[in-house]
Amino acid sequence: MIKTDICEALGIEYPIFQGGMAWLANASLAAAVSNAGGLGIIAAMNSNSEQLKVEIRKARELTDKPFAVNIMLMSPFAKEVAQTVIEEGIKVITTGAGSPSKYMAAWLEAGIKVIPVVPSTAIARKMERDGAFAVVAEGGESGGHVGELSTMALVPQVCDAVKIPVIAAGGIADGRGVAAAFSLGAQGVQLGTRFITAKECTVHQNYKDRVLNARDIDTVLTGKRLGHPVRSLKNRFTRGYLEKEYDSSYTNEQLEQLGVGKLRIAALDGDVVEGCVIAGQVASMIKCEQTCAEIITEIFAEAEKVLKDNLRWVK
Ligand code: TUI
Repeated sequence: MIKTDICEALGIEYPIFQGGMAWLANASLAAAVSNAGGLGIIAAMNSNSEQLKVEIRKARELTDKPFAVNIMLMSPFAKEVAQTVIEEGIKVITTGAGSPSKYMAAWLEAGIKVIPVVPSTAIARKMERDGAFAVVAEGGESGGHVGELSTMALVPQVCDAVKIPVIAAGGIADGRGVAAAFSLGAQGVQLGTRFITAKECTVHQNYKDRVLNARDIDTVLTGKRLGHPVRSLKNRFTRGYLEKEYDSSYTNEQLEQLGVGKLRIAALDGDVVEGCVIAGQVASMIKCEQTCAEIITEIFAEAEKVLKDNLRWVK
């Protein structure tokens, strides 16, 4: 059995979080992960307060286990959903795509454990000073909006930089990745891509099929010119975007517009040609649809075996 200190503190059986993926991490997925003993996370993404409340209440119908809400700080509704989570009695929040500093005092006052996703040691240290319970150190292998560093380089540096627990994310899809994360000093892991093909993930089947059929070199970064690179699976959308990104006659505003609504059409309508099919570099490691319970028990059984087998090298 693998247990770390965060398990007891968060009331979870396995030290695994499900990433707060926009349009994918809804009540169905989050509740299934929590019921399987991990920390399910509802993505507030660009939802407004009312939409988020509906999702939180659905999750409460589906599970009596703890779950979290991820607040995407670039959302135009970030301020109002920051208040909604307090009113709804959410106990754990993760944040992404920015610094949550201005909301921290109110969340801590409400007794919420805040776990920001960080791409660097400086931001990790700031979050610790602001009262974060833990940080998720997310490497650039992840899908979606990514930082500069890879997981292998980022996680040990964040572990050295802060005293609070570190959860590793980016490039982890199985028990080998979990064992590696522990070896780097992490106390837990966050996986996104592996949960896309979960049976309880309600994303369009075309999206799941793109993940199931992905090759190792099938992801690409778009939006570097805008300062917020996003990793997704290569398709007509990414090819068109990249052509324009390297064409100086397109303004940054025009580029921003190109991305609007593209994740929604991929996830909800199944348009995996013109839509943005966000997934991490581990997509090609995922070969079948499984329930969240199967995913989590398989990963931790493998992690335990890998960690024990590694002792054979210790003479
Ligand atoms: O946030 C993510 N992944 C995401 S957000 C997203 S929606 C989006 N779409 C287009 C452009 C931008 C966002 C899709 N995928 N992961 C967590 C994450 N957080 N990655 C990087 C960061 C981050 C970046 C800067 C966290 C803090 C930060 O702080 C900067 C500051 O303001 O101090």
